[in-house]
Amino acid sequence: MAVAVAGLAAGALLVTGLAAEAGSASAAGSAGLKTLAEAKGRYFGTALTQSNLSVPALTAVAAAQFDMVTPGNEMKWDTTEPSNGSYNFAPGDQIVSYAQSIGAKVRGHNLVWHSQLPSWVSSLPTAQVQAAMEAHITTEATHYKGKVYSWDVVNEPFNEDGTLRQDAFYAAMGSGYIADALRTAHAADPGAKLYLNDYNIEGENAKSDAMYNLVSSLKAQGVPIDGVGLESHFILGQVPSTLQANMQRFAALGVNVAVTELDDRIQLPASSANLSQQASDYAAVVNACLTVTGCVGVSQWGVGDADSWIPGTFSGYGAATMYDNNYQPKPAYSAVVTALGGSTSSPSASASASASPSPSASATGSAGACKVADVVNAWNTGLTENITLTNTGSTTISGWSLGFTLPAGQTVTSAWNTTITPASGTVTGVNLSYNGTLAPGAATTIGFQATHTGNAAAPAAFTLNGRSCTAG
Ligand code: 9MR
Repeated sequence: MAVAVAGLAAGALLVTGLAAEAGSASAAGSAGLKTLAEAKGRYFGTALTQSNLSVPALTAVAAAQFDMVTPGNEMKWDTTEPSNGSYNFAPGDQIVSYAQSIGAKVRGHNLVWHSQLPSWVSSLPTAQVQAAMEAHITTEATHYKGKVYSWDVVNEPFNEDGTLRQDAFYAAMGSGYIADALRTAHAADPGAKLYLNDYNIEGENAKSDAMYNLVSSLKAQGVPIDGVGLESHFILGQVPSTLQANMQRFAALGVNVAVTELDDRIQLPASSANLSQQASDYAAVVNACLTVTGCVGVSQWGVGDADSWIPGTFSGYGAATMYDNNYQPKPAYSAVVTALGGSTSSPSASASASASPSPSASATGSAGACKVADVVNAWNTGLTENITLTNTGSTTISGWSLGFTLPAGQTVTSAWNTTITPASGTVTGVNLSYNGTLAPGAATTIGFQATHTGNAAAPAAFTLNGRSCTAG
């Protein structure tokens, strides 16, 4: 999995553009995906790994956009019980704490899976596997009791032909291991929604038929099962036409469905036509979920393209998420906003423009319009920021003031090509004598140095002469 680990390491270069603008939509007085989804009775989530948490441009997006977090790896068996009876919940706890800090819930992922399973489990004598599985489920689900919205109790149990995988659990217990796992999880945390999660079960096919039959049988036996997770690792243009009907048939069994790991991979380099198709694909998924009453929410697998597992697994493919490598929203983001009932002014518009369509939110193409590209270079206690302003309007700007709010703890100590006042909070940068005139299309770069106390994020939004700027 390709993870951008930048964080606050000395010299870490964060090319943020207006990533934080997309990320901090609420700070700009408007809503992100989560607020729009909540208005529709759904959630919008993302996977997060520990290393993600030290990337300010990423967490700015996460905090503003998502109200559900799935730990990418931190609750899997190889992390939580690397040797028999020895548990490590610190990485998972860190994800839970972060989720709580941004007001998000947590999808626990996962309790029983053939993969990322430590070898001590698969090496156990068959007669000891059931006890080990039950102990693992009980200990982990008890540890996170009250802290997770749901558990993927059994992950990816099926082969593509709809037979059950012949893993250690199946070998020890036969198909009954699934009911046993669900019952054990329910006993440990009766409040958590219990899911079976798999890939290639999004459309109607042999594998989803098998999942359907399993859930139907579990319900008939009174086994605690609350939902089915459709991972939804799609290939561009290949969202199954039966997605909604498939969701509906599961819902008709009396379980919820969730899109748990959405991404949509593109053969690189991605063309603009590809990105448009991806926008349609994302919208189709969100629309299906909104149409099916039992669909509780959609989670993307990773915040941005830089965090996606796709390039590391599917050679030549990538660009699979709604945010590019610099956490700029892609056309898929706008399409999802629209599907959720928000509005956007352009594919590159920020979330602040998207969810709060005020006249000033989209300045592109009009007099006084601007775009801002922001490059942050952060170290443990300080940062420099170089900001390029471009006049994207049709008339010359004569004299400008750039408004923005510094994240808490940042204090400007010096500035170049501008004067910035005050030194912290909501500040204004004013042109100097030599850079106040910007003809249409002209750009100027200004910058500043600041100290910080842990938050090196870029400002959430910029205004130029009172008008919102777009990213660019
Ligand atoms: O995103 C996860 C990646 O970091 C791991 O290397 C990989 C190992 O299997 O698992 C990834 O997440 C998977 C998820 O847990 C289950 N469905 C498929 C996901 C992508 O592989």
